[in-house]
Amino acid sequence: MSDQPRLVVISNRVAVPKARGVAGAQGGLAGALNAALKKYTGVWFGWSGEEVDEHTGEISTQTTDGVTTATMDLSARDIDEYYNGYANSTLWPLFHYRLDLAEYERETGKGYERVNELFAEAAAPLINDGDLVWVHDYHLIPLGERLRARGLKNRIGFFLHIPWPAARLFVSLPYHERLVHTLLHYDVVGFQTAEWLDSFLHYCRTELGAEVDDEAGTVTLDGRTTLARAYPIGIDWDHFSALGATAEAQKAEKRLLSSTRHRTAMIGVDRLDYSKGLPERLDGIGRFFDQHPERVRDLVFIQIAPPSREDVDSYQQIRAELEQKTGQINGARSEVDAVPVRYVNRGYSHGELFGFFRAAKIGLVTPLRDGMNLVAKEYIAAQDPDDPGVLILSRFAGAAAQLPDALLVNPHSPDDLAHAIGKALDMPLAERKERWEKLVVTVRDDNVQDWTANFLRDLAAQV
Ligand code: ADQ
Repeated sequence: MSDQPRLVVISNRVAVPKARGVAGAQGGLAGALNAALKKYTGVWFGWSGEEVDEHTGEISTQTTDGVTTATMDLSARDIDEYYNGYANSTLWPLFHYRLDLAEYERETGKGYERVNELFAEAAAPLINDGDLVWVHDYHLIPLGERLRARGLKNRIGFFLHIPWPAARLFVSLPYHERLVHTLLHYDVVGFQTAEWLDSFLHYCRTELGAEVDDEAGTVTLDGRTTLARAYPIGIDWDHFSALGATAEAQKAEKRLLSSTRHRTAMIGVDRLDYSKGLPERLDGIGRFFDQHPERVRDLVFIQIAPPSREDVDSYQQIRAELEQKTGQINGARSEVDAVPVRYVNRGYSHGELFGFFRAAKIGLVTPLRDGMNLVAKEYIAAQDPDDPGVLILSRFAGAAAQLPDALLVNPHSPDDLAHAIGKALDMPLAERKERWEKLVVTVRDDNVQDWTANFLRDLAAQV
């Protein structure tokens, strides 16, 4: 549409087109933005993922499939302090309620601010008057304020893909006020759920003394007003649901079915991350087998978890813990012809995942905390309407607020998980259908295109 403003998207990484389709290493944000950008003209800017001796400020651009990307390289020090340090060892654990893992280092905080300034310096020349600017996620919270400092008058919005912690937790962050002050330089700030939004508004009111208008959803401080709203992200329904007709998905489904034969396959697909509750999931499965040893032959659990952020210590630890727990369950419960847990450390294409999801009659999505969780939605989208599987979903995933007809569980409780697994295994077809038919309406109708349109409509309307 020609009267549409141009869109400049800025996120830590961009999904370089040649890597598209292999979503494993990229996670939810990249897939969502790829879908969003196809509808708009503009550019997507971020770090190339490359490490160089010295940051040069050089930008490389390419256009594929109608999406123009612009990337810059970062130095080893920048990556260490900004990405592995402040973003992934301070903000990520804190925002996922893991105070025990959050590191508060002055140097990495400074590196975070320095790299945000580098992003502003590189992105500003890409932005024309009248462009909408959409900044993504916890890596780039101060970027809007840095762009404003360069005189940018554009409408600039920010979307947080992860939870916003309760005020009580958030205040443990040194200089928390400074971080939120920078956030209030955006015209629109979006969260995944009403819960994260409420935590943010509560913080602004009680800690900053900002004027909060709950009805209008605005926060006013120092004469500036920011619209703060919940915009639950969805999947690219048209693209994902069409994968079912592909040979790749059908082959993957058959492959899984033939390898599990008369056993029910239960599946988990996650980036290897401590927020995803993977050891706790295995504890729940172990508890189920302890309580029902006779059902070991009925069930096989497949966990697909490609490693991520391997330079961060806590990620190496979670990997070791998972290998140990898998070994324990399999050691105690395997037969010569039946291994209860298959743990796969790699990514698959979305087509293959579709096939695996469809073949698995139980989907286990049990994060301890998650902004939304798109795997839950993909699992629902992949089900056979005549014989749908059962989604077991953590009440602490943002998706739980939208998907109350899943079996909601407390992922910290092995008994709760074990109970849900038993209930899913025994659920009659009529109940499975009834639940799935309600779930699929939300997944289909609240999709990523709606998410983009809703956010950009509000951003364009803010003057
Ligand atoms: P993530 O933490 O990456 O995203 P999620 O929303 O579940 O989590 O998205 C993961 C995506 O990666 C899905 O599209 C999934 O199919 C894909 N993926 C995961 N494991 C894979 C594998 N083994 N092989 C191939 N693909 C795999 C962050 C937030 C979430 C939020 C999203 C989007 O942490 O809470 O939902 O951004 O906002």
